[in-house]
Amino acid sequence: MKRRTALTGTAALALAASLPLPALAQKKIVLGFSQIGAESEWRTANTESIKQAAKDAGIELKFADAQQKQENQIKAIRSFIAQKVDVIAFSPVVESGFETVLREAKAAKIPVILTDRAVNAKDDSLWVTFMGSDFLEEGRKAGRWLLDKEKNTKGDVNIVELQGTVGSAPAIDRKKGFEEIIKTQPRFKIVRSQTGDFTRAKGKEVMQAFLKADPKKINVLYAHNDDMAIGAIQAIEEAGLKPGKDITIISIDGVKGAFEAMMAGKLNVSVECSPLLGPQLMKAVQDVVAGKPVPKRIVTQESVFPMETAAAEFPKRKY
Ligand code: GZL
Repeated sequence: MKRRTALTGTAALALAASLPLPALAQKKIVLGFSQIGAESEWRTANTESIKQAAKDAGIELKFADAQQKQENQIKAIRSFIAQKVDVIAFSPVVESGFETVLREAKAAKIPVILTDRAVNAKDDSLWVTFMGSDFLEEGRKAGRWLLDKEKNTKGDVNIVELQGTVGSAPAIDRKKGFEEIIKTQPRFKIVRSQTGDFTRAKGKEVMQAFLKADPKKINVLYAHNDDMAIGAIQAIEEAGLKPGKDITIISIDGVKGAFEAMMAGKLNVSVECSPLLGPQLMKAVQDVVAGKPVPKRIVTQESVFPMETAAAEFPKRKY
């Protein structure tokens, strides 16, 4: 036994000596990533993309799931600092409240990458780059689709809105972008608006309350993500109404569940918001570690998928 170990030891040394220096000297990059949680199909796909891309890039990933709690994200970032990781990346569950911990990362000379969602800190030296969608534009796309759909109709269009997580960048900006477009035609009115926290369960619960409480006919549901729309579709059907027909439904993300609902005629349109940020993130991590310049803002390119295109698009979808 001893002899074999010695041989292995000698063989290992000989092999190591024969490797080119960079292979020996190149330490594995360690990335600490704080993920929001697993609240939606989008988030699950985003996590899968990050884990797979880290594996493909040979980057050691320390992954922490915050279960949608900001304090857990702050704890995870502090732990990454203590572990002296090479880079920290995270998707901030809400826009505010991260400045202190970002300053701690800066003091520890650990670069930070924002993915998916932004923070509203004034000092943008606290992060190297922010990569993710333009949520304002996603809201505008939803509004433009609705105005186009109703261009030949007259009379009031009563809209109920399922907002994303309170205080999160997507919820704030998807609301803002949608309102910017519909305010050009006063007959389009948001008659009720409440958070469904980006989940199916909460989306169903709030839609049930909208349907019970609102004497005014609901013409349109605008949901900030597909998961809340899918929950609301269940509530609409249980109320004896036809989703996609009696109530026009507009949502955002473009996850598989949305394509299935559109092919069943229950969802009218989904504005794409790609979760497949993994490869872009790992490239940015490698560039940051190598001291290469990285753009301050990397915007994901996205489309709009009306139900008429769902069947043709579905086989091509990657999430
Ligand atoms: C958007 C992302 C949002 C998705 C939701 O980039 O932050 O969070 O739209 C997810 O589905 O929960």
